Amino acid sequence: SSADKGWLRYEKRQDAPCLSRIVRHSSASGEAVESAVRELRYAILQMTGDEPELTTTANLSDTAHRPYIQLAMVSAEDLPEALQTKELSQQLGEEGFALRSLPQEEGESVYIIGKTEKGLLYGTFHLLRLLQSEGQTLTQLDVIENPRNPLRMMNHWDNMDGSIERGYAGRSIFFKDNQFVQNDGRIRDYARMMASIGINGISINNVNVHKVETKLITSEFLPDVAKVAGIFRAYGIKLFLSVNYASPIQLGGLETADPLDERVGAWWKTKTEEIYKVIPDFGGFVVKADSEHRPGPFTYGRTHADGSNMLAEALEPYGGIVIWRCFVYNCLQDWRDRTTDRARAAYDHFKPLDGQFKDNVILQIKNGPMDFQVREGVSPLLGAMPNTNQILEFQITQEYTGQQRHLCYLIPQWKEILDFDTYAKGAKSEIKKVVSGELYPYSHSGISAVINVGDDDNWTGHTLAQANLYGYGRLTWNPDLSEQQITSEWIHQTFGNDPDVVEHVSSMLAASWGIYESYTSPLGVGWMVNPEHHYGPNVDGYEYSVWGTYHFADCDGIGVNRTVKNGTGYTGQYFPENAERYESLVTCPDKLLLFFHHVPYTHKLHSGSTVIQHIYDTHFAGVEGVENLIQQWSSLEGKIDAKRYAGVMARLEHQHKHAKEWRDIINTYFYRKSGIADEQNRTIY
Ligand code: BDP
Repeated sequence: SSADKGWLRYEKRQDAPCLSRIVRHSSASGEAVESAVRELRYAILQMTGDEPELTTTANLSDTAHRPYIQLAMVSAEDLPEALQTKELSQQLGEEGFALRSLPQEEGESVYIIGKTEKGLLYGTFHLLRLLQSEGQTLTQLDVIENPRNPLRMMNHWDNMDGSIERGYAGRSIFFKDNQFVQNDGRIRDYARMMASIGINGISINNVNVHKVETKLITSEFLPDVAKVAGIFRAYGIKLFLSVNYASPIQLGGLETADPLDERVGAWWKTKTEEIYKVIPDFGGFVVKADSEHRPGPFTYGRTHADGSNMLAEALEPYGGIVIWRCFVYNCLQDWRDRTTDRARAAYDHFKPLDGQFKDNVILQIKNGPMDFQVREGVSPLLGAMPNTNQILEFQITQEYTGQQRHLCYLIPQWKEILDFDTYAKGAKSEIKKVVSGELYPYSHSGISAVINVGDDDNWTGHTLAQANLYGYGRLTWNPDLSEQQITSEWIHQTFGNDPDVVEHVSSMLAASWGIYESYTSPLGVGWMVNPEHHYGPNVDGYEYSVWGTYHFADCDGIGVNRTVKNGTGYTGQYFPENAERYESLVTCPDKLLLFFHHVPYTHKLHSGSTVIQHIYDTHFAGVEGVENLIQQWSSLEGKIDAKRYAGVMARLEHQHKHAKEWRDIINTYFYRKSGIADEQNRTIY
């Protein structure tokens, strides 16, 4: 297809003798191996200009002295001795791979070794990544990797009419006019991109399952779903569907969806059998129930455990799983007494149910208790349920972080969250260990994210937003990768090795989250956006509505009192170390001050500034930060192809205009409310 190739460009970079031949060991077969070989051939052709020779070990004997790249299973008995080590077969997990170089008479050969087909696929992509990074040679290669997270998922919020809920990169790549699109090429390219970063599960439809999408699990659409699943399968990806909890009523003609009603359970069992008949490796169901007007077990006086276990039972015989979302709160509840804090909802609902869920249920928990704000506390539910599988949910699509018109690199934010110490089992109980299954013996766990792609040429609207997509996958594979490492990998593959490009794009990405935070809502308080579409400043947009997202600004002060002492009690949901840190004004970090406390505008921050002066300063600085982004990008004119250069520049200019709007509205609002002048006398309207 004509779409942008993202980070799979394989522009001329390195050459090595082994690139002239690909050898498939007789142990290595299957669809995913086919995909690996196809990718390798294509990439080598792109990189070297020459089509590599394709052969098998059986045909190798005469020419074995000439170097090659060989794909082989670790179990193969005739591997070179150096590769037949116990360690290797012990260290390789189901999805892991090893890359080894071995000297031949005429140069070095490279072996891609795996325990499974998927391992070989991931190993292939890793080798290609190395080939494109700077200064990497293929000699003395000795890499062994296993993914840290068992489930590495993407959630689409695509609707069948082609629209995407919170999508900022065009229309759906799967659906159009209530049908599946027929352009398989685009879906295949998408699967390649996902496999290259280790994604192994994708749900293709919106968690808000409307009338048409409810029918995805019927004979009307299952053949199409199976087609997509087939494309995914060749890339080691399992397909999941979001389902409508009320399906037994809407599709099955029952008058109830009560999980404890036998007819309901039976209906789901038959339905599940039907699905597995056409998609034998179907991943399972993603469910949003009893939240934001979605149906669920509450209607029948049942719990989330009753609701999810019933579905889990249907999936169990096939190894399928239920991903039950915890973004659950009563969206019609205004804040009338101090304890109806939306931030508390997930923990209040789910924590008491720990241990009541079946083994193939996983609770999917957003990184923060509110909703993907530029900054908010980490969800206290993460790590708080030792006996219930958990999966973390990030949002790659930038609903609240500039909607892919503003540059906002989220890797630093995600790293902060993954490195957050819950103290669930004492120090070093970081979120990354909870979701990887290291902290508690979960049978399923991992990381999931709302994806940011659409049918725009460049997949993500903003070309630089591809870095979030790429980085999410890499972090999910290995949460200990540094931000610098991820950034550098992405830039080298996407834009090449020019040192100016590497330097400026890295520094732009690194600064962008902080810049966005500076000119939008201050000190962790969040929101202040226009209702519904959530784009652009509107300080009181949600302030007097029922959605529970307030800042409580008046003429004296601002912030949400979530303390145990005299607030909503939310801080008490954390383990004591964090609870105490957030509870006290002395130890609460500045960045989250207004998320946890209501303070006067004259309150002194740890930084030495007052709250009001901080608001003014950061908002001026944020706009200057955008000016700096523009300056850096313009210095790269001519070093980046004209199309991508111009596309990004147009977005940065829009961001600049918009950052000024944010700055002026926020500063004016707080100047009027507080009556306190800017120490530096800058223009505030
Ligand atoms: C919010 C979105 C809404 C989603 C909801 C969810 O505004 O569109 O449906 O989250 O995660 O961020 O279910």
